[in-house]
Amino acid sequence: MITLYDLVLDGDRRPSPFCWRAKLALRHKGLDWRDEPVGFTEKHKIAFADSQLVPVIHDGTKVVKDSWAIAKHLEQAYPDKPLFPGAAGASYAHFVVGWVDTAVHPALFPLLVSDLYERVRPVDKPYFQESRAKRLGTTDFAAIQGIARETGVATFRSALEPARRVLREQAFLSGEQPAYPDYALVGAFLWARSTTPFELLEPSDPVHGWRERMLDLFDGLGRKAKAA
Ligand SMILES: N[C@@H](CCC(=O)N[C@@H](CS)C(=O)NCC(=O)O)C(=O)O
Repeated sequence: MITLYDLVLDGDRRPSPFCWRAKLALRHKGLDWRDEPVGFTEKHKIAFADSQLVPVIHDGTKVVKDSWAIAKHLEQAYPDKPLFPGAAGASYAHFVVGWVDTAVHPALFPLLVSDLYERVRPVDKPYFQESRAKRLGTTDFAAIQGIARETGVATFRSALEPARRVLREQAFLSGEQPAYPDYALVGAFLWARSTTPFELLEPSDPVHGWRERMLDLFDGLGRKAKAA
């Protein structure tokens, strides 16, 4: 049985976009796993993997850290139901991962940082405050989020334009069926969903309809997860 180490917030909320990629990839492959929640200050749980970050999976004798390495491991170890369908599938997935990590996540983080902080487990709050203040240059997360919601929503929506162009023409980033590029992007929305009630998308946005389809996948795995 595979074990997945997944970041946990107060009330068993699961925010990590990278862990969501791993969970959706596992379900895509039809694989089951044992869930091991990891709080921000429970790094001892993943010390065996020599990692400070989740996701980490333990699959038989193999320990794999980093969501992209996990996707590649699953594709190689369980070749049925490809995560990267088609000749250039792995390259396309890698490109989407890079785009989400460098353009979508940075545009999203300030929009939810204060709501996220509110949902961090009390025991983890000092760690979160200090580590994220280093990134943001302030501990005033409410101010950052307030400014972002006034000026940053358009920036976030415009970062999604490459996906919107594809989703105007097809149901999923990967075509008629979802695959890893879809999981890479929806992780961002599952992160948001678990941390804030703030609505990021207009109902008329093709990305909105795609997000609904993604939430329904695998018996509503994303939709059933605890929301903000
Ligand atoms: N490149 C890594 C990034 C993993 C990552 O940043 N994980 C975050 C959760 S979203 C984490 O473990 N944070 C713990 C911390 O900040 O201490 C991947 O794709 O798996």
